Amino acid sequence: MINPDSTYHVMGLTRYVDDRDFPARGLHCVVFFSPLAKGKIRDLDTSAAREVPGVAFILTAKDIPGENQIGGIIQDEVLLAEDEVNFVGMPVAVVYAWTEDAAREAVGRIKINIAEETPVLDPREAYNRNELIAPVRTFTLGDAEQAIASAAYVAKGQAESGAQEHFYLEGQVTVATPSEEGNLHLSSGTQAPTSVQRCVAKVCGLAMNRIEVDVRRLGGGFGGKEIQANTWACFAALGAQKSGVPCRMVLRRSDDMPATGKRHPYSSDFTLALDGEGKFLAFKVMYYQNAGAAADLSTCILERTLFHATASYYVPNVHATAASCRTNITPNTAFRGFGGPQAMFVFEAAIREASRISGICVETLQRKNLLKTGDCFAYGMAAEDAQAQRCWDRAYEHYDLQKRMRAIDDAQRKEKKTPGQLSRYGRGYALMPVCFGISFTTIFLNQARAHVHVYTDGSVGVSTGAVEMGQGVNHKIRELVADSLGIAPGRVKLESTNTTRVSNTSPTAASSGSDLNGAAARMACEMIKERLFKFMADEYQCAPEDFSLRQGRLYREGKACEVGWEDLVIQAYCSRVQLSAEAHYSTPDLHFDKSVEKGRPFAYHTYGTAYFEAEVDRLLGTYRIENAYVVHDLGRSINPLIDLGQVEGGMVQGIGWLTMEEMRYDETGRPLTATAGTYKIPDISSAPLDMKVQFLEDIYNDKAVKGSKAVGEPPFMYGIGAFFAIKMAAGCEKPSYCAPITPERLFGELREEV
Ligand code: MTE
Ligand code: QUE
Ligand code: MOS
Repeated sequence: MINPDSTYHVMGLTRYVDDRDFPARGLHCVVFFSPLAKGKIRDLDTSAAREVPGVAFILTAKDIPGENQIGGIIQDEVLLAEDEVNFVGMPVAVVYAWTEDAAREAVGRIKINIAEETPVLDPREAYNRNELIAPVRTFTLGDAEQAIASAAYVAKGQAESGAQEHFYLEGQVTVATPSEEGNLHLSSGTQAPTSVQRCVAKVCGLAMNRIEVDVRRLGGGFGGKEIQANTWACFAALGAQKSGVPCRMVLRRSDDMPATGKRHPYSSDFTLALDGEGKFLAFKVMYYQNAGAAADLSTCILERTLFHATASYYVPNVHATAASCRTNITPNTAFRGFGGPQAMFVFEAAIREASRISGICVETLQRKNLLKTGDCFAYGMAAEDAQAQRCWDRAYEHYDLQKRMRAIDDAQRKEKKTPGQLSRYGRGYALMPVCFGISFTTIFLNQARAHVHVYTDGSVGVSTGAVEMGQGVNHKIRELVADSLGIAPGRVKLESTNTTRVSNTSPTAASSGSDLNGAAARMACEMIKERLFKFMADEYQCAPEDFSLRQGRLYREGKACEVGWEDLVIQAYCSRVQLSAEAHYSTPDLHFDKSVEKGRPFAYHTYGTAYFEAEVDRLLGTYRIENAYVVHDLGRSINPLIDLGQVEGGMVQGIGWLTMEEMRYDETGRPLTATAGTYKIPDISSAPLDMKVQFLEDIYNDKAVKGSKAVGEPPFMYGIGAFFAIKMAAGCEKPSYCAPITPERLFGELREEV
């Protein structure tokens, strides 16, 4: 079950794009970025830069042979600035030199003169100026206004969540190599090879069949290399196209952080109405998404925010509106959860506010309103086989939560009796249920292809559209293929992801990489097996259905035949049986009608519950996440060890987003925390001291490959629980739902109370 990749990672033997030897006769690109957030370019002077020894050439917008346009969904983003700049870090020119040092030196000598304008940084301000990426969208269910009017309690408030840097270990990278007839080969660090192919083709003015994109693996993506890998791939490709020599584009951390997009910050207004017993009656919400200076994937991300507006709960009346607001920061982009976490944070804040005004305890509100099978979401789909309540109840039982929470409650109650006598250390807890829809909500993306080759020695090569970025998709597919052919996983090799082998790939995203590509790979295996069994049926004069393959042997009606896998393969080959197959999988029964905002956008949902305990030092505002206990529904896991890594890693990344990771800009739009020294990500010492994860073991999910469920994104949202556990531990009376709750912010909130 062990993923062999881990061994190579730990030994430092895994090779990434920039680990390969780069030829001396190759060009290194370094980008010159806009130093200002908004303004008209008066003059760009590259003359001094051109004089730097080793510089080959410098490209600006007018040198682009194809179109200067890289917008994915909306055509609103130029590759290189033309006459205006829209954010600090916007690419303006690219220097190509024979050494990286020379290129960097030259970039330092480029002079730009910009007529500076006042940037807009706040999404609400952008909204008020009608600076919208697309028209606002609204999802409705029932009649929220009427339900609010008749409610026993109405909780209102505002919630803020911040940006998040992906902090993948490997920076954005592409090496472009000219091949015959002016064609290009790209080794790229992208989650979306076809997107790179399409974008490079457009910018270089070439047909897509002249661009080959190859992806071996990524040192992490987390959504940050879905569409934003395109920019850097284009720079490498343009250089290779112009010079005819290989071209290397690697972003070092200090360029990657300020120049690439982050998770979208949101500012939201909510109203949650309840009846006297704490049943949710209505939820009304307005989301202001800070999109940055161009659309990128913002509209899709905003759509997922709407899908997850009511998180893990059933609310019969919903009115959710969302605006994607254009501001003068880097275009924000996909990040694990894809707008879902932002929605769930708002809803959990609303529950805390409802508890505060009604006096009904938070966990009662949560448990009472958890989704049940058959409950309808605002987007018209019903929860099928909902596991929300089971995960919740199992967490109580398995981790003895009642007792744990009572101990903390008792301690807090004692403190409240003696006001002004709060002790220095306070403890708190929070439960966080998660329900996440699996599928690309852009329906056409829910497709994948796989190529399986069986070689004459019985070994197997597999190509799919999935990109390995540390999440273990290659190993999962290897296990699925091995299981299908009845051979050892060691006999199966996963090839690189290459647009000439598998075309028109969807990004490896939306947690559906192994669902989609794993299903396609299995279908290809079934096709080969069918041919092998038919061939053997002719030999043995029996029915193809009589055969099966297990443990490297052929079985006939449950009994092992003399024929081993290798014999079978070579015999079939000599009889001219086709030993390769290509299969196409598309998720069935997905549809969505945007004119009414209703449909069935997801194949299924995954569920889970996390419980957190935190301790706060009320003098310093520092805290520690002590315990994180999870019950997670994974269906029948393909590889529990990989999935455990995904749950733990996702959860810690989520804790980072809501606690310590803070992206700040000054009033001119310059990022203040875009370096590894000023932006704090969680490390081993900030992970929960005790982390326990239990999987529901008896779920068979018939909507995905071999009964499994997708794992990549959902655990991220558990991190929201850490925020509320810290807030409870701090014991501030004044409500504030502002993330991240950095020690600095918590210090301030604690002081305000005094
Ligand atoms: N895990 C690692 N180690 N590295 C990553 O970049 N990306 C996450 C998640 N887990 C990521 C990861 C994101 S954002 C997604 S959408 C899924 O993996 C994508 O992979 P999958 O669809 O194969 O699960
Ligand atoms: C979840 C996702 C993605 C998504 C929809 C989801 C995602 C993604 C896209 C997307 C949409 C349109 C495009 C495109 C990509 O949609 O990651 O190239 O044209 O990239 O619900 O994670
Ligand atoms: Mo993940 S944000 O869908 O790459």
